[in-house]
Amino acid sequence: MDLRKALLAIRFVGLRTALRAVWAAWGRDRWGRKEPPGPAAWSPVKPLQRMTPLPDGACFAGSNAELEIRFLAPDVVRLTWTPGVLPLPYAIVQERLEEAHVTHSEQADGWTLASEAMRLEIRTDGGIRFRDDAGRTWRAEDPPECRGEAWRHRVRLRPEERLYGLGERAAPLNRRGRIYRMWNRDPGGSYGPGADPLYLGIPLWLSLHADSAYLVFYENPFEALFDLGASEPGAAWVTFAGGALREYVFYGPPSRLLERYTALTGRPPLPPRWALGFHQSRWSYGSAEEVRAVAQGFRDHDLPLHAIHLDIDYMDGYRVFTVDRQRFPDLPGLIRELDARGIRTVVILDPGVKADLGYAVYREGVARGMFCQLPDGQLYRGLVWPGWCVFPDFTDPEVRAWWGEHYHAFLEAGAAGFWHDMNEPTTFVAWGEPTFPLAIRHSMEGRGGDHREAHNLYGMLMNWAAWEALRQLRPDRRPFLLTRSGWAGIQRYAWTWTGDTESSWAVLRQTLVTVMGLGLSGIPYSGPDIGGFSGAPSAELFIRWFQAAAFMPLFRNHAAQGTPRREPWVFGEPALSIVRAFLRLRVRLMPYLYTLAWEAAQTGAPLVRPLFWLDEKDPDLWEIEDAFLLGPALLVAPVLEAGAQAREVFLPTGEWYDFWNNRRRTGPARVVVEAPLDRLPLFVRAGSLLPLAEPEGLTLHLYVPSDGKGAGRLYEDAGDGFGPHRVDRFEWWWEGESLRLHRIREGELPEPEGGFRFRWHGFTPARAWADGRPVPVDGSILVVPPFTELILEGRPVRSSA
Ligand code: MIG
Repeated sequence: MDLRKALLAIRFVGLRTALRAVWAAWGRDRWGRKEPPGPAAWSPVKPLQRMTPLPDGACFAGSNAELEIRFLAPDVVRLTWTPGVLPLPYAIVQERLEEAHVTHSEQADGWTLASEAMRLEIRTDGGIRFRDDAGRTWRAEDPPECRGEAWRHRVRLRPEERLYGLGERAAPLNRRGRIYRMWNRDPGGSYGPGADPLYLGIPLWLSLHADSAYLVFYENPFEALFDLGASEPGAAWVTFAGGALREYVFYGPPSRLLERYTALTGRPPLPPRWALGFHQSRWSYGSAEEVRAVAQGFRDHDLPLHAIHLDIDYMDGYRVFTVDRQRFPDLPGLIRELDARGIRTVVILDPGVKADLGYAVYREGVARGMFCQLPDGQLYRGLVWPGWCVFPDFTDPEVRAWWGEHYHAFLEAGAAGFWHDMNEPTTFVAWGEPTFPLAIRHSMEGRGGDHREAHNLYGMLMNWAAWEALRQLRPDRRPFLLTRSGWAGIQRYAWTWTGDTESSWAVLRQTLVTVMGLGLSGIPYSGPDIGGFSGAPSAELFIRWFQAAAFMPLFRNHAAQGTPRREPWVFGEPALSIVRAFLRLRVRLMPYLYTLAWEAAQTGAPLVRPLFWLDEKDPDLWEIEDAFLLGPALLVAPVLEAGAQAREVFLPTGEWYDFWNNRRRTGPARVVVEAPLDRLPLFVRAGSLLPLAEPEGLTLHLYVPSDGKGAGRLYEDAGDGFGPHRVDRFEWWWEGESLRLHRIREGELPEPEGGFRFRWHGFTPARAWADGRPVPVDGSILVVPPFTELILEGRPVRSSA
């Protein structure tokens, strides 16, 4: 640990805790990293000798290893090399996705298994080729190698191949050329581009190359290294410290890959609508007065606010599930007051339980054996905010249930959601890994295991516990959980944020990539601490960050203890007005965001997408990091440089409307766009529908391209709970001189009372008929009672650019 970091740590935790951290590190090392006994060198598996066909795959036996291959769908295959501990199915919600017809054949040097979508050639030496119909190889694995409990294998990479994913990373969008560690870790109070690992790794990558795309998910929670062409440009080396070498390989375009991956590991459920609004947070608003003042500040400055987060100082001495009665004498009352203003309350919870005999959670947990133990049966104690803590073993179903019961009191108090921090798990140590000793025992659902296996799962399982509790304790409302750590499948339970970043332009730029990378890893809901966590952003940096975050799923202002205040009014003008304008824009975007959230729940498609989502065959889009798509309609190009008044934007193939002035441009093109401080370059893809909440009511903005064709959807429901919903699917196209628009309605939510309000872009309707009845036209606006077919006569507005 360098001096700067040490000083930062002392600033955050205080000297006493810093000294204890020395003791903690020493204690951890006593139970620490012991190299597993066994050979020092890697050896390849011995040749596979025979195949046993299975209806959906085959087993292959060699003298020191076995390989099982099963097709879960024609385009999804699971390969498992053993020996090694099989993973508990924490990541998996559904194994059989779709029937596959598998054919088997044998050749001199191996076997071939084929489904409708892919062909696997398994060589006797253990090498595997994945091929398409035309016989082209899209993935090639060399025979895996073992060393003690560890596995590794080499995957060939094509020269043009790009790799994405791996969960939360502060690395380029294309992950190729670096080494990544899979080991959830708090980088320590302030990180910037290049830091690795971070809090939430997902052992998967999505590959794009000239012929196609695939996704591989390694279902193995042990520590791993992903060397993606760093040591050897033409190959990836993947190494797991233990467990079976198991992978799921998915084949198809990116949207299909995410759909399949989230069918396997679970879809992100629809959040309550307020969660897509604006969240204000700070470490910490330390009293009810302070919280009230913040809420009042938002009101006084006419700033919309949907949620306030309570960081650790609301607790009594950092004891989880307690409230400091001095500073928060009436938490339920406070929450009610905030609710009355439309502001939800989210409270932070840490997994560490203060070791304190005067504290019921500790006493009860000890009595019931809820906490992690050392191999000698002693309770493990680690250092966190409360001082010495014990830690629930979330790999034990009884512990999850017990932990979940404690959410009850906060739900009673009216808390709308929970924010799970420090669950990598993180403990304070003066040096080395800031987590549990590897020898810590875990239940692993009763089968037993140690922290090497449980570490990466810990955060996810904390969220599982909370999710189950919230579903049971408050079945009529949707859970909202925000977590710092997680693993494959975490999208079923929680959102995440980018954690303790620096406050710099470099991090703002990085944020886009981190959020896109999470989305490609199955986690559609994330966002940054606006302005960065650890520092003091200038007004300009804050504004630019705020503008970018306004288009990210999690839109939250948060900052570290000791930093200058960062509520929007602190920066004076013009920041305040600009922030207000973007808050209002966010509110306008809510129907669109909510529709995207519904789509994510159906298909796993992330809300924020890299530009290649439009066309993965276009290599020009493969490495664009300074812009992103928000759903199918918007291209967002935040300003990422100090002093900029304009920026260059790459517009992909097609027609694009400038959101601000409706000027039309045609891509592919590199265009320079004006971007004064109050403006973020924003484009709408022609052919899309943008549902916006306007003062006059929900308005469906239709952006008509030259060829007239377009489509889009609107999702609506009560905003929370599990009541009826309605999906309206719209499609439109030219037919002779008229534009025809069809609507297909699904769901039981009643039709909107005032009908549908349309606003046309690129087209001026002159006359209109809904299901044969004439409808009044008002410029580009049309208000139509519920209909199935709309016919419009008018003229296309030719491009103004
Ligand atoms: O050790 O709860 O990432 O958002 O404000 C720091 C205090 C603990 C880390 C989180 C940050 C939060 C802070 N926490």
